[in-house]
Amino acid sequence: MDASRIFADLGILELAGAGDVEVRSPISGEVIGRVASQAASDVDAALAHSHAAFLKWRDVPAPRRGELVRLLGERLREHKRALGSLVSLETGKILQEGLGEVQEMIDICDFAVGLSRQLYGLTIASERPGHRMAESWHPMGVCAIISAFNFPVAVWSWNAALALVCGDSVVWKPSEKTPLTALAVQRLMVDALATFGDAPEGLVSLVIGGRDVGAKLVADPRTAIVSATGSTEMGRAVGVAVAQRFGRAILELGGNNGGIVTPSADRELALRAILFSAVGTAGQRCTSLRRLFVHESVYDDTVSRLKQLYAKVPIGNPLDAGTLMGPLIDAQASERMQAALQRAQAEGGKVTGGQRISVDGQPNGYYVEPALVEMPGQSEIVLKETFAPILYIMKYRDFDEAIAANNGASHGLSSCVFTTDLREAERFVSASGSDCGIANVNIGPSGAEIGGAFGGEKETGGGRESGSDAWKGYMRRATNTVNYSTALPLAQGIDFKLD
Ligand code: UN1
Repeated sequence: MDASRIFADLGILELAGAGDVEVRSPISGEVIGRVASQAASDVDAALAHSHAAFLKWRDVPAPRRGELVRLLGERLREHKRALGSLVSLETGKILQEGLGEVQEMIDICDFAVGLSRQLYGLTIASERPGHRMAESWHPMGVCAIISAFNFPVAVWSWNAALALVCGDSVVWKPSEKTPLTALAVQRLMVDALATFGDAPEGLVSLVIGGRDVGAKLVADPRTAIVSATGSTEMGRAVGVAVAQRFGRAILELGGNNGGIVTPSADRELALRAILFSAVGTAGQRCTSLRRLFVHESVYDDTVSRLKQLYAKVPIGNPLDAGTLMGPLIDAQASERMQAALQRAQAEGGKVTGGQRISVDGQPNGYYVEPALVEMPGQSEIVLKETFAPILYIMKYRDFDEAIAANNGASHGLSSCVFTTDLREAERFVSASGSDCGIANVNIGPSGAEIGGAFGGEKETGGGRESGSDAWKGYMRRATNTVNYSTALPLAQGIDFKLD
């Protein structure tokens, strides 16, 4: 696929040619573009503009704000193929998933447009006569979005589409590994802004750079909301920095997602779901399936069938139709995978697959076989998130033990159970079931729809993005009590008057 044709389609041909940051495609390791990074002083200017834009944008009626997001959605529909291909080229995910990522952006735009007419508050019964109590939701300020390489544009859209209809301005720092897709989306956004007509200047901006740029965004008190996606280590630093100044942080960090295969499971369905969740995106989703607990009565059969399926996974150029698994993002990801497999072996694991393989003779493309690792239990390496296609498989005897094992990880993003037993299914999603932000029955842990709130507990960070009422995270709440009587009764019946 010709990168410059995609750049031309997306209107970034002239932006992707010069600068200090080299962008390599994981498909071949070749440089596909160069972009310019920004200094901390540029971030300062972006924040100043963004804050000034917020002060105007907050007074634009929300349904009108929704119109901007509608225009963005239109452009995404129009350029879905080109943008999806660029996602593939820049991240190495297969084209189907690249297109799926853009579809996710379109879907959240549609959701946010509807939401722009539904930013409801409650009215609350006042205990005082002649008083009305209500909740209003107001725009918050600048929303900084820090996104990761693996969903280089969808994660921005879950945040930006909501933030914009909620009346916030947006500053985006994409991963340094994937700035081209960010430039392309920003270009589509600039076009939407031009058609919209009277949006304040600086409403939606992009800053490209490394840790210093991120640190400046996070520490600056003009950033009202920091929505950060990435590792738990990154989230810990961001969370503390934002808390220190009492800002708001929406953290979407790692996952070490579990799945349970029970004796009554529809095995065909479970195997397909496991394959997609563990192997899809080369195991580089925060929702990827990493730990599988299989009942001892179906263990041998499940494992041998998984081995057969794993051996058949077409690994190769992610742009070729038929490929189901592309490369890892870079050499470091491949080294981490190999180190984890060695560690797993040292901890008693039996590894099948996991070898680095050559595709099209590309020495700088990091293609690997997906790995299945039969483990005696949840050892240290099993409880560590490795961002790679490694699935640890363990045996369980009773269902409570399997739930406890699922909840034994320090992360709490996603989880699933495969069962046709109603009691097990309900138990898994109950208060004493999975402790994750996402708990599924008879589907894998990955591939969530945008309509639900996305995020998880514990070391996943607790943030929620995307659907349901996640929009509340992008607004401030005011409780308003209006006295329309001529008396002044005090709450709690307090008597406070001069004689
Ligand atoms: C991520 O990996 O950071 O649920 C997000 C899913 C996708 C999003 C994953 N909709 O797998």
